[in-house]
Formats: sequence, structure tokens, C-alpha cells
Amino acid sequence: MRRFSGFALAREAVRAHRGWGRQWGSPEPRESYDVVIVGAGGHGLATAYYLAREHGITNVAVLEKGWLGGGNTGRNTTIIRSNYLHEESAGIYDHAVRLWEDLSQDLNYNVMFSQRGVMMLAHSVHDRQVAMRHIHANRLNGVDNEWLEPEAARAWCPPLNIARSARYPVLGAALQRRGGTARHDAVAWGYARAASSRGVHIIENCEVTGIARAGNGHVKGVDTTRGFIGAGKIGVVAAGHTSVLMRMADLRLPIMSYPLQALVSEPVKPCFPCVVMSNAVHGYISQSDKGELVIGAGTDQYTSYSQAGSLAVIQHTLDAICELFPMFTRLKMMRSWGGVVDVTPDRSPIIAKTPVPGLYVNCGWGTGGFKATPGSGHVFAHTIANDNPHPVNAGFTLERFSTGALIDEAAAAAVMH
Ligand code: FAD
Ligand code: PYC
Repeated sequence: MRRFSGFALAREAVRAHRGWGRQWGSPEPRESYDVVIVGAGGHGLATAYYLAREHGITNVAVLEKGWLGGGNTGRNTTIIRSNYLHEESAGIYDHAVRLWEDLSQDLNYNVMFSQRGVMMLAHSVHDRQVAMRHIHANRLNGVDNEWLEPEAARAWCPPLNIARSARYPVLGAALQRRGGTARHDAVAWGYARAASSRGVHIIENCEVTGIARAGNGHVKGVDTTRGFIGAGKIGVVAAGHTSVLMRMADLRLPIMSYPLQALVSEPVKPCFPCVVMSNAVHGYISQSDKGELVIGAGTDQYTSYSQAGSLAVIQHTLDAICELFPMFTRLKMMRSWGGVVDVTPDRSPIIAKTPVPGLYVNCGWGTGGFKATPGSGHVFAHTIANDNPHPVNAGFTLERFSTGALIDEAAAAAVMH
């Protein structure tokens, strides 16, 4: 039986009086959908879009506790690439890159996808060997990647300091030419508009607070701050908060949540032609079309649900960026922010059915899920519609954490976490 504190009783009474709350006792949903997606980030909205477009399932609601794209989708540094080590990862990230290539046309919304190339720096012999291994593995999987000696790296990115005496000497770089950036807000808005025009409901300011199940264990709906909403199936895509939601269905996930930060400079004229990442110094940089330098850091080394991180982390990143690109030393930074990323033990996502019938989960993208948005939504929609994974996400199960069939992408994640 559900227990209510005095405060909860009063709140429920107010809701019932207003006509939009859940009545206690057996819930009779005022609204019901074939599929409820929890989380209106890029992945949730893309899932809804592909459910409608590919599977003809349009009686779908996307529930969002805040505003559309206000989670990590609107907070990331927008780097897109598919140079991951393992076959499963090459499969999903390159599936995403191929969808990115046509996404603006598909959504009829300019997501400003720009394949300006992503260059990952090597600062030590070990970095160089790891990069070489990735380049060979990528090529075997049909993913472009190539090695550049330091002079070639500087020719590709003229502001790069390749002096041998530098604090972080550049021994070379791996370049994925098909990698690049996109406009993160536009991705959320584009998917939202396209899904909405196919009949999908997007409900903001609607936090999911419980997952309800029928006697046979199958999901039957969600409790929300706007009352009970019935659901035939539920897809949880709530980066950073997945374990909180899964606990509502008595499931425990191998996920930890960490703050990850980024910041932008004042806008300047175009001076930085590509994306540069350095795992060793925990920094990455590109220039947005508005002219701001977009710079990101590594994760804070403690778990937290706070959308802010510690100053020491971004200070370290800026020190490193100024060493690598001395011409930026006098630039002013305009604003910084953080997001909460959810990290699995093998730094690969979970896109799968759960042991609860009708409940599906898409999470664990850690520091790197923006690039996956179209591919992730596409295969998650398939998984929900067919109650079976798409071949591209077949390896990203929950079971791998008990069978040991891990997809260890710690190095390819490229951002310290
Ligand atoms: P989100 O956009 O976070 O969406 C999840 C939504 O769920 C949120 O809007 C949240 O409010 C909602 N939600 C949570 N709980 C509930 C609830 N109970 N009820 C209803 N709604 C709920 N990835 C890259 O590939 N490249 C990058 O350059 C990159 N840089 C990054 C930089 C930073 C600073 C950060 C924080 C992340 C970065 N990432 C990057 C990671 C990337 O942003 C995420 O992996 C990706 O955006 C996740 O998308 P999502 O749609 O799953 O999550
Ligand atoms: O996964 O490429 C990435 C990334 C860059 C910045 C944060 N994540």
C-alpha cells in the first residue's frame, strides 16, 4: 500500500482538486500512450521521431522534467566522430555519423553539421601507440582515421604549438576527417519539431516520479508531477539520472554520475579550423559558427548530480589549452557550465530491454553521447518497437556486466572519466 505523509496528502488533494493530479487508489490514467519516453534530450526526442517515422508508432509522449534539450544535449561541446576501438562501437557511432550527414535534410532543420575534422593529439610514446592501434582498428571497421606527424598536424591546425620544448609536446595526431561538430540546440529542436509534426506529444515540466506495473509485472504507466500517465511501453533516456529512474522499477544499474564542464570564450573571427582533442591534458577545443572558442574539460573525480563542477578542473584545462595554443592566452572566457554524465564500467552505453517487461533503457553514454544522438534514437526506437535490439545495438546489453562481454572504450572515450 502506498503511504502518504501529511504534506504528500495535502499535495495530492490540491492536485485532485485542480483536476490534473493522480487520484490515489487504482490509477485511472487521464492520458495514455502506446509509448512513453522519459527525457526530452536529443536521444529521447530522436527515439520518438524514429518510432513515428520508421515504425508508424505515433501515440507517443516524451516527458521532460525541465525544458526541451536543457540536459546534456544543450550543454555539450558538440564533437562528433566515430573513431572508437571496438566493432560494436564503430557500428553504432558510424551509424550515427551516416545519419548526421543527411540529418538537416531529413528533419528540414539546419543542425549545422560541419565535417571539419577531429584531430586527437599524442603527447607520449604510449599515446602514439594507442592512436596507431585505433587507426588500424578503425580502418578494419571501415571508419576513416589517419596518422599525422607533428608538422602535418600543425598544417591542419595552424594555431597548434608543436615545439619540442612544450610542456605537452605533440608527437603526432590521429585525424578523422569525417568528424566535426553540429549545433546542439538545433538537434533537440529539429527532432522535436519533426516528431511533433508526426503526432508525438512533448510534455515539459513533467518529472517522472514513479514507474507503475501491473500484476503480471508489465509496466502500465508513470507517476509524474502532472499526475499519472498510462503507458504500454516505457523508454528511459534520462542521462545522468538513469539509476534514479531504474530504482523506481526496482532495478539497480552499474552507473555512476559525474559532473562534466565546458566553457566558451568571447567571440572572435574564424581562426580555428577543426576540432582538437587531447586525452592526456584533458582538454578539447573548436570554434563555433558564432566565433566563440568552445572548450571542454575532464570529469570531476567525485560523483554528483550537480550541473556544476569544480574550478580546479577548468583551470587545469585552460592552462593546458594555453600551452597547446599560445595565441589564446589573452582571450577572455565568457561563461562556463556543467552537465551530469552517466558512466558505465566499460565506458560504453546500455541500449536495451530490461528485466521488467515493457521497460527499456538507453543510458551510459558518459562524456560522449551527443555524437551518437541520431544512431542511438534510431536503434532504440527499433528496440522498443520490436521488443528486440537492432543488430547495431545488440552488444550494448545490461547482461554484459554479468557475463563479462564488456566493450571497453575507456581510451576511445577520449575525455577523462
Ligand atoms: P540529456 O540531454 O541529458 O536528456 C535527458 C533528459 O532527461 C534531460 O533533459 C533531463 O531533464 C530529463 N530527465 C531526467 N530525469 C527525469 C525525470 N525523472 N523525468 C523526466 N525527465 C527527466 N558528447 C559528445 O558526443 N561530444 C561532445 O563534445 C560532448 N561534450 C560534452 C560536454 C559536456 C560539458 C557534457 C556535460 C556532456 C558532453 N557530451 C558530449 C555528452 C553528451 O552531451 C551526452 O552524452 C548526450 O547529450 C546525452 O543525451 P541525452 O539525450 O541522453 O541526455
Ligand atoms: O566524446 O568526443 C567526445 C567528447 C568530446 C568532448 C566530450 N566528449
